Amino acid sequence: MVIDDIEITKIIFNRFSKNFNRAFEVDVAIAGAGPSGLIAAKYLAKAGKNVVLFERKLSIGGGMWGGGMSFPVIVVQKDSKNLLHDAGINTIEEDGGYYSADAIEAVTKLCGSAIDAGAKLFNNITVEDVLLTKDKVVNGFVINWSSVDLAGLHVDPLSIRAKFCVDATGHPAEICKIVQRKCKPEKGPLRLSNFEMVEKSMCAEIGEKAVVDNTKEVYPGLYAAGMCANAVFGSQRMGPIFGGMLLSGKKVAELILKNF
Ligand code: 48H
Repeated sequence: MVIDDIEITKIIFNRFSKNFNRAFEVDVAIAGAGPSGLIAAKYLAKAGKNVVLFERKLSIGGGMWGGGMSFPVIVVQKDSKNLLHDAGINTIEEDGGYYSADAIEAVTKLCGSAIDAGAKLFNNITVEDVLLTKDKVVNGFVINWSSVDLAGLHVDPLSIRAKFCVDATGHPAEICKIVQRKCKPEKGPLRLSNFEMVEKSMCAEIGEKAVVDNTKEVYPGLYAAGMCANAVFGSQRMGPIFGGMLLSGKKVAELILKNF
């Protein structure tokens, strides 16, 4: 077999274009491929929805890779361990009703199971803004290559349309903050300007419950999931326990499916 450099280039470009062509108009668009975004993508895709997930970094997994302080182990509670098992992730039962898992196994298998369910994941793409309808409903994302963003180049972005959008960008709650800053005046009862947008110091007991309670639609068309939900509502962080993130991802998928 003759190895042809141009043939390789064509394969990569054509396959990417074909995939991306299916991402222009989707049911659900998710920003951020941490645990909450991956779980949301998986269960939405499993329910037959066309889901696209954009991740700024080359690596998928967000804050889960590092476990706690770079010890690559995560801890979850009993009520969320099934979400790990559902993705084929092994757990060890620990004292006090906790379960531990290998962080690397957790990230790679969550990612694999989202892809297997049919979600389309794009890395190295940053969501830099939202698309708004005339009635001020979020109905898509404005995206650019992360490398353009990092280099500070003045390159105009592209847009994708989605029936529902999810901010799963973690602690910075980037998309919610953009909407809070840019989408004024707000209409109707869903107003990001009512919210604190600053997470509070660590208390796992409060933070873990709050992250699930706070997972909801926060602006017409835009849902907050994972650590972003606690940042929006000014709730506590919880350290390296990930059950709440998984349950939040599942909850946002269920809310969107109910509102479809
Ligand atoms: C595209 C973006 C953008 C953007 C950011 O931080 P994450 O892991 O988020 P969650 O909420 O799924 O999980 C939170 C958890 O990892 C955590 O931090 C915990 C439990 N902390 C507790 C504590 O006390 O510290 O993932 C978010 C992902 C990352 O991969 C970012 O790179 C990505 O979103 N991202 N992607 N466009 N604008 N902003």
